[in-house]
Amino acid sequence: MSDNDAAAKPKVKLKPKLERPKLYKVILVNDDYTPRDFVVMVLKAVFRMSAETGYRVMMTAHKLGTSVVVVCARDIAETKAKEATDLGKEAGFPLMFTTEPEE
Ligand code: TYC
Repeated sequence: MSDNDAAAKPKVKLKPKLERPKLYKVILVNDDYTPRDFVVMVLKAVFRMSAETGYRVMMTAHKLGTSVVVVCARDIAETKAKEATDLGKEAGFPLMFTTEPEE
């Protein structure tokens, strides 16, 4: 290979674009049985919410059916949703947290 060949090489660097990992929503689902105070306690314990924010998120689910709790990486969303749902189950309540990808 001569020096000229090297000089003729295109200077374009092919930098593969890294896809940004999708974010996931943790969603609180309303039910008719779990006490309001218990829902707020779970939101404070698992999602580190203040009493005020927990109450607001709980009341949103209570009135509208669902409420977005947090948006984060998929593994964190799934772990927290299970942890929170399990707290309800252990106490005999049908409290439910689900996850779904953000648009
Ligand atoms: N609806 C429940 C009640 O009236 C309270 C509640 C709120 C339960 C939000 C679940 O995600 C929930 N006791």
